[in-house]
Amino acid sequence: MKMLLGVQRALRHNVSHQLLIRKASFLDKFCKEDGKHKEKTDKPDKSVELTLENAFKLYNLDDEPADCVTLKRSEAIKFYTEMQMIRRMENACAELYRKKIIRGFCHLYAGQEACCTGMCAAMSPEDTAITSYRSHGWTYLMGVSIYDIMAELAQKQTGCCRGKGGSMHTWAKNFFGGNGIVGSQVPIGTGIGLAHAYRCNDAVSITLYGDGAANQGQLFESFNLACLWKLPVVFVCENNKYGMGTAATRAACNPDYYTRGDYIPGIWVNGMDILAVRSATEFCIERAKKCGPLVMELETYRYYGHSMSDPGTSYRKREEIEQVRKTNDPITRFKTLCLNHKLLTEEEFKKLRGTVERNLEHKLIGKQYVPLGSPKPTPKSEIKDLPPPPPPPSPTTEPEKKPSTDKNGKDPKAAKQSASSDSKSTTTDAKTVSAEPRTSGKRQTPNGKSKTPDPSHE
Ligand SMILES: Cc1ncc(C[n+]2csc(CCOP(=O)(O)OP(=O)(O)O)c2C)c(N)n1
Ligand SMILES: [Mg+2]
Repeated sequence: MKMLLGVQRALRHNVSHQLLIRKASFLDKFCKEDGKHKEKTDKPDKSVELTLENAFKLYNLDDEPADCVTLKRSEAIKFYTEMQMIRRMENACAELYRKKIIRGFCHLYAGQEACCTGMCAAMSPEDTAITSYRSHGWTYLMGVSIYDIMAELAQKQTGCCRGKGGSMHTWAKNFFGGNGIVGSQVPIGTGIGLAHAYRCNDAVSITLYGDGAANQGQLFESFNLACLWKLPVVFVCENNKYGMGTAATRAACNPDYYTRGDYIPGIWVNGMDILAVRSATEFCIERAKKCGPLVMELETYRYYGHSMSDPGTSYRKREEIEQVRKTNDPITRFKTLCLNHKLLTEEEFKKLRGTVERNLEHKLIGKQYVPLGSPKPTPKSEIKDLPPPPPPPSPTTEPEKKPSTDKNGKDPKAAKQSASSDSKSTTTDAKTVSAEPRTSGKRQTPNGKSKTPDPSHE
């Protein structure tokens, strides 16, 4: 059922996307500023060859991703900026949550930036993604400006879902959310994979879930159908080591999530290494298109608690978090790699970081960013934005079929003639019916004048 819902959502996507995503023109300035970074220097796009170490473990795979990869200077700038932008956005969310500007549920992604940034770098524009409630980073990379995300989180009409979704339900083109119920996005992502296969659009459904969700039954039902029908789905388990306050090893008999697809091949990836994630995702996408689903486990870590209401230190030690920050932070390790290979200088990194901070943090905390005065959605504003009513069913023009022989034993020819005269009258009746105005979205009023229906009554 959920899978069908996924197909339905995918097919309707263009319409709902347009309805959901609205950008106020006065925000354009900010959207451009926090948009993808473009280098303004004349420096040639230098590139380096790198060998990835301890990046992958395979399960039932003959082939494997490239561990020798190329990194261009322009890519390094892009990846660093994107990861910094997500980190800063999440820190700002925490700040705004404490100030009670953001309310409700709020799950932050700090520490996991290499996962979405690496995956997005490998995806084509036609590929789709769906994830859990920990969705801000994905929403940003799938094309929503930080401004529109923050407005959504602060329940403003200018938000990417007009303030109706909040932190857990953000949408973008080819991004099917932000889903609040643990694991619920997995059957839907499988359905989206079915939609890709049905449309033959050469796209893949990136379907993400957490280590906690990995123990749910609906995952295995999805695996079964995806494998049976060879759907182009990459199941991605973001193993951030905890499901709320429960360590992954306490919740799973087999915490090697990349092997949990059983008959589906899998791959473990160092989720703190953006280049490993990019390389593995490129491999998985190509393979999923040819051979069907894979399970990709990204081993990563979350710095904040499960959500803003969890301090995140009652079930793990502060030292553990500090240790990861110091030795395995995805942004720091990427920066070190670029410095070691002389792709960028310390000075250039400082500048990039400064740009991100100026464009983002300063405005967010300085209250300019979240439009505090912009209105919350009201029943009236929502009624105005409802989708148009479906067109009425088309009138029946087909004549009713008559049996070839009459039950009273009359001459079949006469029966045929009678049928034809009946059919004429039926056609005439049909014409009479169709002569009434039945244009899409119009209704007949008692005085015969057509009227556009009030969507509030639909
Ligand atoms: C069906 C359902 N069961 C339980 C919950 C409560 N819950 C919310 S998040 C969560 C843990 C999920 O952990 P994981 O899948 O590892 O994702 P993470 O939060 O680490 O990203 C639980 C049990 C829920 N929202 N929905
Ligand atoms: Mg988890």
